[in-house]
Amino acid sequence: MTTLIKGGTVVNADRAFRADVMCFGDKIIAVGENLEAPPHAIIIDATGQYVMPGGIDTHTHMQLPFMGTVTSDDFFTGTAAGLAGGTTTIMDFVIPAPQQSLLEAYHTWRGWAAKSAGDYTFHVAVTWWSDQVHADMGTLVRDHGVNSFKHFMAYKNAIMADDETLVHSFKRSLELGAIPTVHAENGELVFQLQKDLLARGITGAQAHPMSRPPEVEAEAANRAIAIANVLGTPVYIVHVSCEESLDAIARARAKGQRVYGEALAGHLVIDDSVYTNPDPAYARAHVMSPPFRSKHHQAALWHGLQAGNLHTTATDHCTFCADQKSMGENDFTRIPNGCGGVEERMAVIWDAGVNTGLLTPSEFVKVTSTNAAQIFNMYPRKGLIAVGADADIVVWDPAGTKTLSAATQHSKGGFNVFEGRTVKGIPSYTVAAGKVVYDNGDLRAEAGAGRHIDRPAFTSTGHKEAA
Ligand code: URQ
Ligand code: ZN
Ligand code: ZN
Repeated sequence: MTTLIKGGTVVNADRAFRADVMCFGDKIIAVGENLEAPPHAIIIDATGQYVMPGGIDTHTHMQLPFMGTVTSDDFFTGTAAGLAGGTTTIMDFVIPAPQQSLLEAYHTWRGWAAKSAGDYTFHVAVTWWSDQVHADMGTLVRDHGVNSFKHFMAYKNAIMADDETLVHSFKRSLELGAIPTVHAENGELVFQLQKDLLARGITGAQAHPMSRPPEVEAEAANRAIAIANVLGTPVYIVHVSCEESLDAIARARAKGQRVYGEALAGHLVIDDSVYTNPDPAYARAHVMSPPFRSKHHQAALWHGLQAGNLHTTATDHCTFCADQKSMGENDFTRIPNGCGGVEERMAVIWDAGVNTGLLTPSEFVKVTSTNAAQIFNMYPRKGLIAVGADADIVVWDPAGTKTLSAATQHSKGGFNVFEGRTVKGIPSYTVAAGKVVYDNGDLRAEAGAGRHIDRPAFTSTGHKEAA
């Protein structure tokens, strides 16, 4: 099948230029002016619109068993929601239970993800350490296209990786040419602060941010950066939410250390007033970790994106419906952590970033797609509009508007942290693997159409050497 996107302005991370884009099968086959469509081609009129690489969300949790329940979106509904928002690839997480084989967990998640409507790939969490974990990491890199290993420095008595595990795993990642990533919060401090708050009878969702102040995140960010520095590994810090963590990244990068940071769309535009909302269910709906922060942290995160100290944007899409969140109505530590956003990410960042002049359209492409592709070694297959790249494309209508709401979202979470926000700049079409999967409100997601994306290990030359 041939699809021709005519009349638009192509926006890549390096430049924007007038060009038509021709796709055949799942690849882009031509980029240039006045391309002629062959018979029976699908024609998309992109006049006055931008033609950008499909979004890559570096951080989602579809169908995640967590805190005694399972997230509301599975791999079909979650990836379908992403396609409706212009995101054509998600990076999800295999999270083995402590003592569980990493390989066994990986195959379980691969089974769950087979129903995906869009492309997907996995970071694999290292939640414990043994010779078998050491071996499994090698198998995952060599045989399964894994080049990133996640470490939760929070969630004590669950999936928290202690320093011994961090050191072993970072060292192993370096041997394998994989990048370690971290959820940076000091789990011991969180655990103690949670106990203190409960002992004082503070049990509602307003206690959640009190148990995870910015300093708790910054300590872990500094520690992960220091461990990476001593061992000589790069490190990627997920959901950087506060100025203090950002400063740790900026300091390290200023000294030449290879540290990357990820910002969440939610942390960029939502502040901590949500936790003191008079409706306890509303406050619970916003419980995620790290928590939403006070406004000055948002300004810092935007400056981090502008300065190149934050590189990707994501959502940490991890949705739980009201009943699930109410598991913690009498004890905030039992509220399943997580919020949605996979459908809204790109429009929220365009509206808050490009429309305000904080980001150019090319910088928007960098932080919503290209940087992720390059950091995790999917580039140039993903993350740009060019001949030979995957035909993952979002046609972006800068004049289009939409009011974001749970009433119209495709996610199954039943709540929208961006509820009521009217954005200007929205997808009009999404093309995934060469198929038009979203057309002006008409979502044509197909279960199983998504593909697993192998990500080669990095070698000393920075990319996989020729075989
Ligand atoms: O910590 C994470 O990234 C997962 C478990 C989602 N939950 C959250 O609150 N961020
Ligand atoms: Zn996390
Ligand atoms: Zn997460």
